Amino acid sequence: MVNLDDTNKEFHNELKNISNNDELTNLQIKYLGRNGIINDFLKKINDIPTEEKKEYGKKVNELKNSFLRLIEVKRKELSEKKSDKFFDSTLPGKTFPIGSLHIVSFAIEEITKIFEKIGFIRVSYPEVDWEYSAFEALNMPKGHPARDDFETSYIDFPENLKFGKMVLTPHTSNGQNREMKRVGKPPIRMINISKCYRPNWDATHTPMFFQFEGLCVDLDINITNLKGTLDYFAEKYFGKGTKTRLRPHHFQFTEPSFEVDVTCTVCKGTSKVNENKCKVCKSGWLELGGTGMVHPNVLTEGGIDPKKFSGWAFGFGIERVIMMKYGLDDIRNYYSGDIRFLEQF
Ligand code: FA5
Repeated sequence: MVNLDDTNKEFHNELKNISNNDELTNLQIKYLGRNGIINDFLKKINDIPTEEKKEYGKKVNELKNSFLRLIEVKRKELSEKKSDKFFDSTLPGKTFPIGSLHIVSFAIEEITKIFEKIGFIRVSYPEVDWEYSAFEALNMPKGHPARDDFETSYIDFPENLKFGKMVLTPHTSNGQNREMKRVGKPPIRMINISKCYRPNWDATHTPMFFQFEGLCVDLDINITNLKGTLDYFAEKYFGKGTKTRLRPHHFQFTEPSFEVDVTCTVCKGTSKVNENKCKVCKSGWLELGGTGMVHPNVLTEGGIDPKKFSGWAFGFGIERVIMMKYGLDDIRNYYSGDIRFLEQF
């Protein structure tokens, strides 16, 4: 008898969860089919003591009739539910938003491909690194005033006797010494793309930003090679006809050093000084970033003989090249998480 009560409970539980006709038919077969649970109970009647047989048979039949009734009620319920709903098969299907690469990730892929085509190898060095890689190895010993330009954040971490403190790298130039040591002997053709940190916040500066750093070291490398590579990049990334120019500058780790400008992507370099024709550039040129011939001290620190080998390096901001390419006016939008801005690209 206990079995019958348990079966009744189980049936009710299962019936509660039925949501369509197929499931209901399966339930009916399970309990009321030829090899179903109710028939199993009936087959067991021979094992029941004679004086209990009548009572047992009655209970099994009541259970069977109750199951039949409940199944019929459920079937009706399901068919009514179905007919409530009007299904218009001519309506267009639901579309789900399709994700795409973030504007910065997309630029990183584009830039990587441009440099890989001319034999540069993409690397990514730590964004949290020793003071040594970020400064000392770049001809900026402890206390050198040139370090101030990089407004560096220091990590609260035990100082290393040789490598100094840990910093959030303010530039990707920390990859120069690491790459020289990784490769060992030139030729080196590196494109290092990584996150950098400086405490700035305005339309052209964010506290976290990306730089891409080119480094080329080999026999007889000179400024002509540098200029040719910059022209190649400018044409490929900004479009045909884009030109570059070098302006004298100072970096502690390059000698000579330059700032690179490219012809304005909006007026195509047609604006003249004081003419005020183009709102984006004003004089036909836009500043791209820093570059120069690798300083002999930097080569030596990387284990490369500066009397035999020479090289050049550059470091540009990813957010900045995107800004120039699309004529945008505030790089903080890239990181605002506003999908209306991001889905335009
Ligand atoms: C440097 O960081 C040098 N390491 C570049 C270099 C490498 C020179 C190799 C010579 C040889 P600079 O501080 O100018 O240089 O930064 C380079 C570029 O990084 C800037 O032109 C700018 O586009 C970008 N940048 C710098 N700070 C920020 C910031 N807070 N937010 C967004 N972009 C920034």
